Amino acid sequence: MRELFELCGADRELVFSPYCWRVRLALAHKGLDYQSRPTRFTDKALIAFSGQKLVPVLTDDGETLHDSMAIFAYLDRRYPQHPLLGDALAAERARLVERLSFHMVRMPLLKILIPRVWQVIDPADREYFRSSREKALGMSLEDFADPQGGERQFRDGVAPLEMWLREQPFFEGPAPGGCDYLLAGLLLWAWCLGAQPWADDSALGAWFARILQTYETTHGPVKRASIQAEMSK
Ligand SMILES: N[C@@H](CCC(=O)N[C@@H](CS)C(=O)NCC(=O)O)C(=O)O
Repeated sequence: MRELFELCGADRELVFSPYCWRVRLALAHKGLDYQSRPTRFTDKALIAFSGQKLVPVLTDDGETLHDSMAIFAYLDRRYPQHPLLGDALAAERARLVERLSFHMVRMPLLKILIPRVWQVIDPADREYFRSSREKALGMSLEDFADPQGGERQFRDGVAPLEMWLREQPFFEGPAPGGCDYLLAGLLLWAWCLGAQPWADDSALGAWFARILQTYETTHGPVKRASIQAEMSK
C-alpha cells in the first residue's frame, strides 16, 4: 500500500502545501495511485514514524520517504517509467531549478499567501503556525504579509519563466517533467488558497492550466478555498 501524508486545512480535503503538491503531481505522472493521509500542522504524532516533522511523507512497499526532491529521486529509482529527474546531471539541474524557484517564486508567494494559510488552517494549528513562522521569518506574520508587494515580486520572479514558456509548452520541452512539477507545486499552493497572481492569458497561465487539466482529468476536481484574505488574530 502506498500512502501520502500531506498537509491539510481545517477542511481535510483542502490540501495546499507546495511540496505535497509536487509529490501528488509526480505520482500522477508515473500513473501511481495512493491513499491520501491528510495531516494538520500539529499532527506530528501521525508522521513520527518518518523520524522527522515535515510533510510530504510517502510510504511505499515498506519504504518511508520524506522531502519532495528525495521522493522524486526515489520514484525514478523504483519506477523508472516516465522519468521525473532523469540521469545524475539532469537531477542536479532540477536541484538548481528548485533552489532558484525558492527565492524567485516561493518567497513572493509566501508574502501573498500567509494571510490565506492563516484563514484555512485548523484554529488549533494557529498558535504553532504563528510561533514557528515568526521564528523563521524573524518578524510577525502581520509585518511579513504583503500581498501587493508579493504580487510585484512574483511578476518579476516569473518573467524569465514566462519567456521560456513562450517557446515551448512545458519547462522540460514538449511534455512535462520533474521541473514542471517543482514549479507547478508552488503555483498550486496559491491556486488552492484562492489566489492567482498570474494572468490566464500569459504563457505561464496557459502552462498552469495544462498541468491542472491533465491532473484533474485523472484525479477529479482540485479543492480550492474561497476565503477572505484578511488576517484576524
Ligand atoms: N524540503 C521539504 C520541505 C517540506 C516542508 O517544509 N513541508 C511543510 C509543509 S509546506 C511542513 O511540513 N510544515 C510543517 C511544519 O512546519 O511543522 C520538501 O521539499 O518536501
